[in-house]
Amino acid sequence: MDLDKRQQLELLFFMRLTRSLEDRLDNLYKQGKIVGGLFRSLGQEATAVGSAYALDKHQGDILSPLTRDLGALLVIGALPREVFANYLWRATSLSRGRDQNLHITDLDRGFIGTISPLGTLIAVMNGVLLAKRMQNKKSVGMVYIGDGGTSTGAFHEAANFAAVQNLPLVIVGENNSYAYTTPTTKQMRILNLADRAKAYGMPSEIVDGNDVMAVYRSACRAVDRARDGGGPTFIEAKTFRMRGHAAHDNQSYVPKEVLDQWTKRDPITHFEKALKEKKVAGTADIDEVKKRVEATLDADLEWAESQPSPAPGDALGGVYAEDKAPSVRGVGK
Ligand SMILES: Cc1ncc(C[n+]2csc(CCOP(=O)(O)OP(=O)(O)O)c2C)c(N)n1
Repeated sequence: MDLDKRQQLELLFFMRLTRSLEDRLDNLYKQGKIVGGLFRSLGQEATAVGSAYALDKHQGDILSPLTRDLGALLVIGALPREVFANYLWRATSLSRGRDQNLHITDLDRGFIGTISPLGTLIAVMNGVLLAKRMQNKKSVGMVYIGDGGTSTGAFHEAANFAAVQNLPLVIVGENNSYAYTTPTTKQMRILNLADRAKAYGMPSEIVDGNDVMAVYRSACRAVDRARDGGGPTFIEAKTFRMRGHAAHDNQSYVPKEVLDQWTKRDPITHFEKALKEKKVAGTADIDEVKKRVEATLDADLEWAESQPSPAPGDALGGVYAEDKAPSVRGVGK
């Protein structure tokens, strides 16, 4: 569970990559190059990155992100260029220009894109894990769910099923205090999402979602338990959504003092300070990470913008299973 300097800097790299990638998406949105919704995970990068980092790709582990989990997708192996291309509706994106946001899937690399009806992706992951069990694989699945999503019927059914079947599942519950404009206090009578796990007989942990190392350690415990046959775990990460639900939402309903408080707990600032205080890394190491992030994103955005839009005649392809959709794997680096 201990991480060396290289690994800790990798955690920082992925958190910074997430934030800068989203900054660039934000600019593209303002330039009118991205249409539709733009959802950010600002302030929640540690939850997504720290949890996914506990997975083992070599054992066939798999995750499914929600709206605020770009960082988890990048950790498991999605490339920034694939994220740009999907947002820009390019023909060579993983969704072939048919979908947007984090709706990108590559089972070989261990990710199933976001599934929009809240709660349902847990049932999908249950199916994946049942299949892996039948194949005698020891893979662990990780799914993400917001506080609002834990109030859906789909969530309760799937969480109960995962517990009854003792599936190797880790559910990361992101308590970021709001579901769209609704504060958590107005959609549940309990203080902690983790309390819900008791109803399914599922172990749970509550963790500071803005502390990447704490999230990582908690996820490691859950992943180990799952792989050892101990069944699912629910991790509640306490964090905060630092922007509105999406780019159109100015978050005017969130008190400024609350935002100020959480700004002081920014996960990237917090981690860089800790790296320096514990003498794991110095300013030069951190600057090198920042440079690498920007160089990666410069190259990847240039690639994505140079990609063609889908041909109109391609719209019906890939609708039925018999269509041999062209593989775009390998178009990346
Ligand atoms: C079953 C269902 N109901 C409503 C929606 C519309 N919707 C999309 S995101 C969202 C808010 C989700 O809040 P939360 O689960 O707390 O996640 P967060 O956006 O805060 O990360 C809603 C209501 C949906 N996608 N699915």
